[in-house]
Amino acid sequence: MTDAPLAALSARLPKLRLLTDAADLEHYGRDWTRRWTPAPLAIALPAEVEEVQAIVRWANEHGVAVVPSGGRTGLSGGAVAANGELVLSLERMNRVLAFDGVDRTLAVQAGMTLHAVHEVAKEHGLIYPVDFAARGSCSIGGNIATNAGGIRVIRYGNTREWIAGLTVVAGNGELLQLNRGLIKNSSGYDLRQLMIGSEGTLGIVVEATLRLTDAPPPSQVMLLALPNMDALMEVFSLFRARLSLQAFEFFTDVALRYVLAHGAQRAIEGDHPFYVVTEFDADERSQDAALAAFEMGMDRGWISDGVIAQSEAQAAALWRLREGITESLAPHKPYKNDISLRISALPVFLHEIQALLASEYPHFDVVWFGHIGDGNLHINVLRPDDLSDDDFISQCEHVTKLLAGTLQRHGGSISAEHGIGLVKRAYLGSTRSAAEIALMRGVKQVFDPNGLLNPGKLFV
Ligand code: 2HG
Ligand code: ZN
Repeated sequence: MTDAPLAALSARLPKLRLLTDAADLEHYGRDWTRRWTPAPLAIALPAEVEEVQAIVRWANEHGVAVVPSGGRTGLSGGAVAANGELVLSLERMNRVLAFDGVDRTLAVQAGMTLHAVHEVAKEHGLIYPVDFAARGSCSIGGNIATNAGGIRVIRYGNTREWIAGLTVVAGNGELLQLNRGLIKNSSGYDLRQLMIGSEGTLGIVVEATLRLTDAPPPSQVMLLALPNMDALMEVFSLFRARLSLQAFEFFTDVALRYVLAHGAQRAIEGDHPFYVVTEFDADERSQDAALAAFEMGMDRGWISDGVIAQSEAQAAALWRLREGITESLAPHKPYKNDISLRISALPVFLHEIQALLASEYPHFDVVWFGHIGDGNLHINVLRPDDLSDDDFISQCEHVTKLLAGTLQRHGGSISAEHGIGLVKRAYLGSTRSAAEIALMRGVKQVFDPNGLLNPGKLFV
């Protein structure tokens, strides 16, 4: 090892696993955005909290930036290392620390995957309710860093709701125990909540105490075909008023085309511009209520067709139509927007944005889908074969600027659940005021005085 700071790190922590092979730098230096060329200094894979602290202290002594790294399934470049940073992967810190049946909490190390958390909760007869398609690869630390949302927010809220305590290594290497699992703790600033969604810019989450809850009652999954965009919010109001919803997701015919080409199975025949996958509690009363809501939707012209899953396998097949979209689009290197609005602002906003996208992207495939029941829309724009990556991205950036202006007028957010990272930092000002951003910078300065934790992310 020739690099002097790295040699100093190895000398200080002889047991620390450090990777410097080109293939490892490439693998750990990128996330799912695939936009930046990875160029980290090295990859550190600590196995203990003390090692993380020592790495952060070393980083301060040598002025080396640190990129905290989980499953790197992020879509905003939050875990990208393209400037000689040390990637600090929490991958080996993936153990369960403690389950407490009285508190109904599960303490885990930050590198556990979301899927593994689900499995452990299930073994204890409970659930950790945050869920989304990347569950098999994303880490709980990364979920916390972005305040991840997903497909059950409508029932359970975002990651923020489920974090009872955090152990965090701050920018100076100090260890912070934040909230210690308390339900009530009215003792000043809630630093735990400040860490959630801070994208690794304030501290490195090394352990988390997660709240668990009862499994929901048995549910039913329904796929609906809708004749137009206005029907989307009408059907949402109709179903929300009559059923206890666990999920309400939408996608368009363009999304369907890609997901079918990727192996999902068609469940409704014919051409329909919009689709909804919804899941709701299924007791005897709600069976009738679901049927009544469906019939009312048909009568009013808001629903054109629908199927209800008759088995778990069918429910999974319907969900695949929605959850398989990101993967089916990935080979086309989509440009992604992840925006949110108040639900009440959606009907007007959707029309404005439809007109904007149709005029700005007349020849591109634009795929809409997302958590419409939370006011969260994913827009994926696909690069045509004859356009270079750079030209494609600069056209999309131009449209994002317009989109950000429209969002600002409607009081929306440029990032609903994926985070700001590198991808959206230029647009932070459309969602947060100058005064807010100045305060955020001030907070960063307090936790990370030398600016070494995930620099360049969140702020330009
Ligand atoms: C989802 O809802 C994820 O499936 C990914 O947030 C969204 O790929 C996307 O744009
Ligand atoms: Zn999503």
